[in-house]
Amino acid sequence: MPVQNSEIAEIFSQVADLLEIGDANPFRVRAYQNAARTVQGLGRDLTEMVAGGEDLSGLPGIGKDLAAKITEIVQNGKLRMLSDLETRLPAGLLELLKIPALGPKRVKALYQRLQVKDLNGLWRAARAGRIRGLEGFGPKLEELILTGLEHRPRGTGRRLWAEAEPVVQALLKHLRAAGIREVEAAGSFRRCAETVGDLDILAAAEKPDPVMRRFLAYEDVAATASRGPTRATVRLKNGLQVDLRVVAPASYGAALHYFTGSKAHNIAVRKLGQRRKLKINEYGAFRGSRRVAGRREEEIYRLVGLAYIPPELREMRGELEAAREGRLPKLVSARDLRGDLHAHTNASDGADSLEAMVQAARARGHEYLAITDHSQRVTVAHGLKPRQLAEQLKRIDRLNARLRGFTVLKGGEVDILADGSLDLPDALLDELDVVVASVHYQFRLSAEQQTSRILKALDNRRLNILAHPTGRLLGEREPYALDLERILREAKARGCHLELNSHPQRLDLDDVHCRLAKSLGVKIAINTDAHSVRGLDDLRYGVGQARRGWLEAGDVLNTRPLPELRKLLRRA
Ligand code: DGT
Ligand code: CA
Ligand code: CA
Ligand code: ZN
Repeated sequence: MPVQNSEIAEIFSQVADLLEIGDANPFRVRAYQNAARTVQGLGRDLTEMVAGGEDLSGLPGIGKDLAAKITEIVQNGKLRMLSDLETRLPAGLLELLKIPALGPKRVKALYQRLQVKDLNGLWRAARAGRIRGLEGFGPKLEELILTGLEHRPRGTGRRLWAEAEPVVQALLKHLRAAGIREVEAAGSFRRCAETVGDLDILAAAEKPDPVMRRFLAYEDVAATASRGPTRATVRLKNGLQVDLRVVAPASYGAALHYFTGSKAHNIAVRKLGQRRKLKINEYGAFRGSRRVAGRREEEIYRLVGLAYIPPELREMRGELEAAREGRLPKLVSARDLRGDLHAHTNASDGADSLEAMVQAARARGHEYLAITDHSQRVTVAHGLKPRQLAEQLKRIDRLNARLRGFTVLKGGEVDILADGSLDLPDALLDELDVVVASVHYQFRLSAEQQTSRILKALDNRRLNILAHPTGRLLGEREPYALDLERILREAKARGCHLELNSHPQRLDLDDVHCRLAKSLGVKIAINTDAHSVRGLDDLRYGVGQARRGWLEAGDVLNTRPLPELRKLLRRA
């Protein structure tokens, strides 16, 4: 394959970008930019010129060195220098460069100032509101980046529930705007699973055809994989697959049950039906050929002798037995939460001021908010030195003196150091209402070492909440090795609590561990770890996960009114 001039130009401009990000001499950067332009605008084919043995160094802006590089590209189809540059910088930076709004200058700023190395990091920084403050960015660009990322083509892998949420909302809005009233997202999305494989949209209509047409006409549909009279599968522009199913209104409840899953739960419910001589499928429950239920989902459960099981519990983790014996939990809901016990301000790596965070928490109906900026060890997050924290505490006192019906809790997110000690002096920790502690480095210890490190931290009676206890980042970082059951037991013995961090990429503790905590009597704090005003809205992701973990209001620390909370934050 002869190499096109445009390919050579592209390679030079990538070199220029990477040199710029890597802080190379600006003259060198410009030389490659100029070379890219010369090659792009050249009237003649460089492959032919090289084959004809012509001297390229006579071309404008092309010296001997660049001429040799052109020859190398023509002969090898690639440039060694580019691959060298690529291995020296994080691979994800190249992905960032492909975003139209991000040239090398901006990528460099993101990399150097915010340690953003890839698309995930960019998404996190944008969500946390940390991008707007960078020189040359601003809130509009931050918003643009965020929506751009939400719609970006991402292949076919699973994605975070929180990434699917705006996609679902927009699609449902599109369908509802056409007068389709009964339409919902079922599947893993409805079960609030932490990631979803594809979306399963269910609609009820006497005539399916208009619904099908409206669905296929959705502007974000990139390709239709299959379609029939009542079902279709499409791929959206962002790569997400969506299944649509249209059923008659008389079947809507049964179909909702069927398509909500999980599959194992469905099959078990169907078996219970068989024992009662009932046939249960997505069209309804049938005795012989007579439909005895189907309009509403509740009817299906009633027919097989079960209480209604909320979607989040339908994972075959004992929900059928609990429903039969009247032991289903009364799941916690967002309304039960009275406040948030983990939030950052611009004193450390947050985007918004103390006052703005407090104002926003009030506006969300909270009664209290703990300000928990990072401690000194976390230098990339501008962790607070003891003196700076002491100043913040004074500011909080002054703020509280002015507030009515709301309390700012004095807190800190204190690093657990390698030896298990805490990153602030005890005397200062004694001043705090709530001490959140977390592991931010040394993830690779053995389970035994990591467990004793954390237990040592829990030994400090000032520690109240162990934050994001396993350190996992969905799709990016596995949990560190840890004996979590042991941690939970010891936390219980010491009067400590564990966090369910609501950040959609963390959701840490996960559902299974939340349930374990509940069974061991450890209270869970559903916290946002907000790094901006907007981050305070992440609570709903934590609530979804908590519900999957069978948590009730009583299992959750921050459902407590303040006086009761204060008691739970006092250790013996
Ligand atoms: P995902 O998409 O991987 O996140 O997980 P789901 O649960 O959304 O799975 P999906 O999209 O394959 O199917 C949606 C629901 O449809 C599933 O939760 C249960 C139901 N379903 C799918 N296939 C079967 C099946 O073969 N038998 C039964 N009983 N139900 C099924
Ligand atoms: Ca699905
Ligand atoms: Ca599906
Ligand atoms: Zn935090």
